[in-house]
Amino acid sequence: MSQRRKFIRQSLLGSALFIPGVAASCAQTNEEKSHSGDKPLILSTWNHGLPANADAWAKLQETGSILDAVEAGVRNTEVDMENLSVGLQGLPDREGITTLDASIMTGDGACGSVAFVRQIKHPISLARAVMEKTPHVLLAGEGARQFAIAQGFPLEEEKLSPKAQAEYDKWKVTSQYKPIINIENHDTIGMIGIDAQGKLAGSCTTSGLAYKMHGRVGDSPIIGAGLFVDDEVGAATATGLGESIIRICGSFLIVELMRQGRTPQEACEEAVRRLISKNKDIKDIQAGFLAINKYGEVGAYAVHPGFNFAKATESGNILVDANSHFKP
Ligand code: SD4
Repeated sequence: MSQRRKFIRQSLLGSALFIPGVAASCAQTNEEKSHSGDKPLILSTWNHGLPANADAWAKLQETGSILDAVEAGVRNTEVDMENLSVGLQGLPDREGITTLDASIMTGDGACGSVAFVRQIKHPISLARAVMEKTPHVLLAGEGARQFAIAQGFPLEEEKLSPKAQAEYDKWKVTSQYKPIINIENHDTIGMIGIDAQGKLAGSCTTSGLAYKMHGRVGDSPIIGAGLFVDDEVGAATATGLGESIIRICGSFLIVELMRQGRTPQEACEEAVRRLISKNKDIKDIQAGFLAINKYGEVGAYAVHPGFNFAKATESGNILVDANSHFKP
């Protein structure tokens, strides 16, 4: 973990940042009383989830909309210049071009996503526009960019950030692509949230795997793989090697396991077991899942150690280490 990340983690854990929340106002049913979750609740993947959660929480207070919250939260990460796996500052594909994937979904089944899109600073907002302004779910590549222009999204200059350029130059020396277990290389942000009334929403945004083949799309914009949300059950999101997650429809699988009665933790663990059984060379594959159910209970699990997530509730915004199938 970099020094900067360690610092953010320690300082925020130390102060357990309190954010006065939108109070849970609904009378509890007996079924709800037998569960011990939090509402509202916002979870997001990795350390950068802390500032993203803070923005999401502020937006929830401002507009009362959990959809607005999960969009605003990951917009923070999309312009975090330190993050090399999200946004236009992310590492490029093997041709040196940064292409972005994003998805957004609400618990009533509404969803939108964009894949293999260039020059768009906030692909999550473009995904939301696909959801709200088209009859479609997924727009890709040049069509997504044309739609962005039509919607008034500014096009950014196609130029690698200095950090991404330096990394790309280093990579070009050997030009080898191999997904490796390294938490610094798996920084997609997936965010899922529930409001005080039990409405759920989620978002996921990434520049995908570094030095991928041009045209490669990961799990993040695939509804059911990188993200799935259902108000009747709960929500899940994923990070890590997209191919391994798509193979098992990871997020959908977790929501369906919860529908059948598993807790979010049990469902994440089962999804990791499934992923391990369906992917060769598992020692080189990292993937992690996050889930919440409609009671505001939380689950998180990864293939290998190193996965963590940020959890915002009325009592604070903290970083939590997830357990993993393989032990340190
Ligand atoms: C992908 N799931 O495109 C993403 C990668 C990831 O940080 O999580 N990167 O496969």
